[in-house]
Parts: sequence; C-alpha cells; structure tokens
Amino acid sequence: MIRLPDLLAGSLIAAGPGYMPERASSVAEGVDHVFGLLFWISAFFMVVIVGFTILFVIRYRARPSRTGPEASPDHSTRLEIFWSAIPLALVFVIFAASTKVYFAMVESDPGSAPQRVQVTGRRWSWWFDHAGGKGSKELHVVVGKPVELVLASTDVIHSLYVPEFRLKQDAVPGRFTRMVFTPTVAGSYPVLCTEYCGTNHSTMTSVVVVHPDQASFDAWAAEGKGGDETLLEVGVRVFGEKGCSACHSTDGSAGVGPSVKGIWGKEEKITTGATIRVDENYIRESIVKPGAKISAGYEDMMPPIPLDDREIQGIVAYIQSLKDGP
Ligand code: HEC
Ligand SMILES: [Cu+2]
Repeated sequence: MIRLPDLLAGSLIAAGPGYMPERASSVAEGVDHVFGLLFWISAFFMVVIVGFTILFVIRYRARPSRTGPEASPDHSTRLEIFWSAIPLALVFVIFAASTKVYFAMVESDPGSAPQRVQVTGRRWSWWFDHAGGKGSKELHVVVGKPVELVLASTDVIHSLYVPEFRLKQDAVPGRFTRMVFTPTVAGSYPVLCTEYCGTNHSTMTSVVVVHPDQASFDAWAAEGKGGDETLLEVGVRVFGEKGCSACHSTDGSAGVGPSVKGIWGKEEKITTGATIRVDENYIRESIVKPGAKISAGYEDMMPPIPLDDREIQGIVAYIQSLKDGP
C-alpha cells in the first residue's frame, strides 16, 4: 500500500524499476527524499497551472457576444498575500529539508573516526591515497565504515560523482573540499567526473569498491607491496594506473601529448628551438617537471604526477620497449 508520506518522500520514484540507481550509502535516502519532495511539489504546481491555463483558454475564448476583455479588479490584496505566503513557506520547507541532508554529507559524526582518503583529480584521471599509505586509481572502502574524502585538483576543476552514493563534490585547484558518507552495500560502483574538464573529460572514470569486511580491504591494501614485478611490468601498470595513457598513445598517434612509441633515443625539437635527446634523464624531467622542456608542437598541459624512482625506471623500461613498434 502506498502511504501519503512515502509518496511525498519520493520512495515511490526511488523504488521505480530503473528510475534511480541503487542506494548504497548513508546519505542516499536523504537525497532521494529531497528529490521526491521537489518532484511532487513541481508535479502539483504543473497540474494546477496547466489545468487553469486550459480552463481559462476555453472559458474566456473569443465569442461573437464577447468583443473585448471584460472588466476585472486591478488587484486583490488577499489573493496576493495568499500566493506569496504559500510559496515562501514551501521554499523554507525545501531549505530546511535540503540543508539537513547537506550537513550529513560534509560533516562527520563526532567520534565516528572516519577512514580518510585523499582524492586527487587531474586531467584526466582520479587518484586515491588511502589511509595506511596505499595509493590506487580506484577508491576502496569498507561497508559500514564511515569515510571522509578530502578532494584536491592539480589543474582545473573536476567533480567526483558516485550515483549509487548520491554524492557529488568538486575538486578545486588551490583548496580542499570534503565529502562524508558511510557505504551501506558491498559491491563496486562507477565513479565519474561531472565537471567538464577538457578533451578526455568523458573518459575520466574510475570505480569505487565497497569491501564486505575489513579483512578483504586489508588483503587488497597488502597487494602489490612485494617487489616481484619486473620493471617493464611496473611501467605498463603505472602508465595505465597513473593516467598517462589519457594523453599519450603507445601506437604512434598524437594525442594531447606526443605518443611514447618510438621516442626512445630520438633527437627531438623543443619549443625553445633547441634539440634534445630522449634518454632516462629527459624522461625523468618530463615527468617530475613537465613544464621544464616542452616538445615542439605541444602545449604545457601535462600535470605533475608524483612517481617514485622505481616507477620512473619502469616507465623508462616501457618506453624503451616501444622503441620500434608494438
Ligand atoms: C594531461 C595530459 C598528460 C598526462 C596525463 C601525461 N602527460 Fe606526458 N605530456 C603531455 C604533453 C602535452 C606533453 C608535451 C609537452 C611537454 O613536453 O610538457 C607531454 C610530454 C611527456 C614526455 C616527453 C615526450 C617527448 O616526446 O618529449 C614524457 C616522457 C611524458 N610526457 C611522460 C608522461 C608520463 C610517464 C605520464 C604519466 C605518469 C604522463 N606523461 C602523463 C601530456 C600529458
Ligand atoms: Cu575532470
């Protein structure tokens, strides 16, 4: 049975098949309720306004007996107070309902000791530094454990969006923004960027993995800590993980940045007119200080992406392996 409060709260819409994504965080229900409230207020006024419009068009249409408009009072104080006070009250209700939900998204419960994750948005990938030191291109959290995301951007404004969590927060260069929630359903969900940030904005996606328990999270966090990967494997992994592939192809086609295929050992022109040779040191400098030497024909678009020495060695090994074709 559908009860009026549920109807107003929007649970009818939220439950509709395929209409809304699954609710997988502590804030999702509140957001859906605000959405439902706005939806039903809008639906009500649409019916009233369109209904009266149709009624008046018919009632007051031109007829042979009606040649001009009929006389009407120029105003009615009671009517004006009535149609000002009701919308004012409704706006306050919307304000109260949405502010309550908003605070739940930006302020953690005192004493809940949330797991803090540092989020970095950059053209065009996400990076998540988890508490305990594990960095990843995916966000990992544990069901039932409060999470606090602290977002930053190295270049332009990005926006982290997880539809199943009903959470969206901008990552703004030069400041930190926050987002607080508790995942409620184990599984993996898509992460999107919802702030148009340039050429590859639409591919700036990731996933959030909600682990069923702490043990599963710990097992993931311990992964890849051993040094048994070869340098080439490190390079291939880092190239994908750290978002290099968003701008650099490995098949020779130019993108936002030059392809890394066949550049090893090449003499290259840079924007100052000088010629450099692509070796380990040039590759290191290109990654650590991307603006230092700009390849001719390209713009200074590469974000600084912190890599440790082994990762840089891996990238060098990978670029060497791409010397003469795939
Ligand atoms: C936002 C796009 C972007 C991303 C992401 C990016 N780069 Fe670049 N990269 C560029 C551009 C543009 C240039 C050319 C301008 C310059 O030299 O700074 C460049 C230049 C380079 C060069 C010099 C190439 C040459 O032929 O001179 C290397 C090496 C390089 N990038 C490696 C990387 C690595 C490794 C990563 C990942 C850790 C990465 N880049 C991520 C855009 C990007
Ligand atoms: Cu973005």
